[in-house]
Amino acid sequence: MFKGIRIGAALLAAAMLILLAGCGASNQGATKPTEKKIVLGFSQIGAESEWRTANTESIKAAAKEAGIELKFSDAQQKQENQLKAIRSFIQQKVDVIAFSPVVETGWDAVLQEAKAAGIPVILTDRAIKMSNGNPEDYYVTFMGSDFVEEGRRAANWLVDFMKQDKADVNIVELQGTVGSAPAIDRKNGFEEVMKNHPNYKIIKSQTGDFTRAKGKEVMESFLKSAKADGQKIDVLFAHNDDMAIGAIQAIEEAGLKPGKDIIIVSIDGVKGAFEAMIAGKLNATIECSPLLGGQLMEAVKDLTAGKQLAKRILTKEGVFPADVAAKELPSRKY
Ligand code: GZL
Repeated sequence: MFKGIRIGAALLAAAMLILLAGCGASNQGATKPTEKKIVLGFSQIGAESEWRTANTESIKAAAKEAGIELKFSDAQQKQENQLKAIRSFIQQKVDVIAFSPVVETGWDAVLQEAKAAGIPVILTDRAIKMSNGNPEDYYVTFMGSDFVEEGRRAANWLVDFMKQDKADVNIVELQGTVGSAPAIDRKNGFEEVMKNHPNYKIIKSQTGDFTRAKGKEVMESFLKSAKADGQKIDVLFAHNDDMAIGAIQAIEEAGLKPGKDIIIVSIDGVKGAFEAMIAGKLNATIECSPLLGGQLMEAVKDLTAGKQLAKRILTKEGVFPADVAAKELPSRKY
């Protein structure tokens, strides 16, 4: 009997050892529980310009590279679609919400809902204004360009290029989307410089909504009304390259030489602008980089790791006159 107990105890001990080893093995063999992927909800304005499509490509590629699950929504340039998308991200309890606001205002309620849900918000590309409260209390960081500076750079380049400090210089302006930060700020920056050059006059100004089609349509109307008024158009200032490229078609169809009869300066620095400068049809583009994807994903990772983010992350940009276009084009990334 005693011997039997000994054998039983030995068998029990052996079983225990196997079980423990098994557990150990299962711990060793089992993969670590997969880390939960960060989920980012991104509301994009649309696909209105070369700039925007490059911005989207940058964000999608960077999310893939960073291993971040991207829920992406294209609002087709409608604020109501952005509001719907952001509310859907809140319902899905994403980890972070980011968006490029199509216009500056109308975000108070949805940002308050995101804050109440405890979901941090990152602004990319464009800033916002709030009717109640300080916007900085509702987003963690705003990353994007200084549009006022872009407007100043366009005006300073033009004054330097024209070398006209006496004769009138008649300017027509194609504005971006009405109510959008880039349209408001680029206009303000351009006019701030032109205050010191009273012979430079903006004789016509209208939105082309950042698209080629609308830019062409509005430029056609500028040319017709200037002819009717007996006015000469000396310069086109376009808030983005796409509208400038559309306007170039209208200028050619009117029998004029873009880049010569009408000097053209625009903003973004997309490949289409470099090609137009090489063709002698555009005189300068002011860079506004859409390549925000890497910065955004870095900010999302830092945020979810509990790091503090700077309230403002500024993108660095340059000015590209036509005479450097052929050299620069091969290295352009958007
Ligand atoms: C600027 C961006 C603007 C571009 C346009 O950061 O918001 O919107 O200048 C784009 O090309 O449509």
